[in-house]
Formats: sequence, structure tokens, C-alpha cells
Amino acid sequence: MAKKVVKRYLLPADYMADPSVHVFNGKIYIYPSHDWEDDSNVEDDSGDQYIMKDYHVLSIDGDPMTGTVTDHGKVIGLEDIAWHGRQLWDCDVQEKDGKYYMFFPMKDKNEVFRHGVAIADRPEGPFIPQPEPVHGSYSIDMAILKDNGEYYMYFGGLWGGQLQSYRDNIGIEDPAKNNTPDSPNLPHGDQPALPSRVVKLSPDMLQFGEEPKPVVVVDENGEPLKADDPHRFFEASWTFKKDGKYYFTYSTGDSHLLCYAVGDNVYGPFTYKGVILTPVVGWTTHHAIIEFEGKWYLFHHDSVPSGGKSWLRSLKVCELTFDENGDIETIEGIDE
Ligand code: FUB
Repeated sequence: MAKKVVKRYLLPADYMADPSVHVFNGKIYIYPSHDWEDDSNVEDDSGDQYIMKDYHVLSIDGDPMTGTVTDHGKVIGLEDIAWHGRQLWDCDVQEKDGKYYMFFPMKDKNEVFRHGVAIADRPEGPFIPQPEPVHGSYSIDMAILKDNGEYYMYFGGLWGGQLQSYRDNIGIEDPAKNNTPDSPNLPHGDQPALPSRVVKLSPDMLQFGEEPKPVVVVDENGEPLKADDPHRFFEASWTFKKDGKYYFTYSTGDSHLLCYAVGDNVYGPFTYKGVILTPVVGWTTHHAIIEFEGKWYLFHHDSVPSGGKSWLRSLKVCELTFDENGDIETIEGIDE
């Protein structure tokens, strides 16, 4: 049974989505993508409606439910990135040795998503991009977990996120093609669902430090979730640690849920546990989960303020609670 909780819209003045959130120097920083509306908004299965030309950084003074939210402004734009095509989708930032590394997906000039890295001296930027994309990078929606001094990137997204065009980290067709539910490269029925990926980053944070590995979500019998399971992975990976367990969380895309699975190490496998958030207004649902001053928070987005336009999303936050077994208490996505 999903429970209704108090939620707060964080930035009524602008449309932003896909929050990645971290606590740096005792303060909450949000790294969202930036929704746009103009004549080129075309809603389709490959995500052409998500235009996105730049990134802003937000921060919150103190309690996320009440603290003042600051928009630090534009910290990087398409025009700053030498290899740019279009669409700066969900990014994430991590700190190492006093530098802040932003990892972002962007389509190159051939319409293929690759990963860029940009570096700043402060969490609020500005971020200076590297001249080339990460070697061997593909697909979208990165989230970086720091664990025991190493940094791991979780990434991947189906359809417009192009994950179905890769097997064992090799492109099996032009990733710019077949970004729809009809793709011949998608599994069907009781075939295993396509997994997200995880990769350890190189010590200089600028490349993959190994071959990306599949993030397998299994059921209570240890069987991988099936392609037709409404709880299977689609996009929006986010992993956090609590009480020694690794919580791999994600969006199910076309079934519009945020779900989670729990494992014993960064690579999984992760055992499916349940729903974090039931469907919101808008097609996409995407989130980050952090602990701050002893409480846990879910940051996410919906399309209520734009009247349901799926490409104009607004950032929200609410408290997240766990039961005595460490299971997440499901939150209702619709507030009214
Ligand atoms: O914002 C563009 C895309 O929509 C993201 O990469 C997905 O996670 C979905 O929110």
C-alpha cells in the first residue's frame, strides 16, 4: 500500500528534471537536466521532446523540505563541448581529491549517445569539459557511487537511451536507429530483461577503468527479471548504501515506476524488493536518494506544474522511510 507524504517543489521558476543529488562539504547539491520548450519539441518514443541544451547546479541551505534553494546558474552548455551534437540528459557529479567531476551523456554529431567528463574546482562549477568523450562509452543516465575509495558508474537506458543497440559493450547496429519499443534488439516475453551497466572508473576519473558489467536484477528465486515484467529496469539508475547493503534503484520506463533491488556488493546481483514511487503525472519518472542529517530523502520530478507536458518537468523532494527490515515504504506518486 503506497502512502501519501508531504512533497516540496524545489524550483517553481524553471523546468528541471532527472535530479542527481550529493552532500558536499555538509551541503546538498542538485545536478538536474534542464527542460526546454520551443518549436522543436516533438514527442516520440526516442525522446526527441527532451531537448536540453545546458546544465545548472542547485544547492539547498540546510533541510531539503524547508531550506532556501539557490540556482547557481548555467555551469556548462552544448556550445562548450567540442564533440557536441544535442541533448544533455541526466548527469551526475562526484568529488575526488578536491576536484568535482561531472559525467554527462550527450548525442555526438552522429546522433549516438556518448559520455563526457567536465571538471570544476567547486561543487557549483563552472565545469570545464574534456575535449573527447570517454572511450567505449555508450547510452545514458549515469550515477556515480563512491565506495571504499573507488568510484563506480551505473548507466544505461532503453529506447531513446540506445541501450538495446549494444551487447557485451559492442554496438550491434547503428545506435541512432530503432530507438522505439519495436526495436528488433529488445528481448520479449519471458526472455531476460536487458540490464543496466556498472563500471569502475579509472583513477584519474576520466575513463572507464574496466569493461562495463551487466547489473542483473533477480527475483526471490534468483532468476533474472523477465522482459515483460513491469518491474524490470528501463533507465535512471541510482545506487546507495545503507547498513552494509547496496540498494540499486531505477525507473521502469513504460510502466512508470521507481523500483529497487538489494545486493551485497557494487556489482550485484540485486534481488528485486519493491516499488519506491507509484506513477507520477508525466511519462518519465527519475530520482536520487540521499541521507542528510539522519533522515533519508527522495528527489524526483513530475509534470504537474506544466499541466502534464511530459517534456516540462519540475523537481520535487520528500522524506523516504524504511521499515525495521530495511525495506523502503512505497510512496504515492500522485498528490491530490
Ligand atoms: O531527461 C531525459 C531523459 O528522460 C532521461 O535521461 C531519462 O531518465 C528520462 O527522465
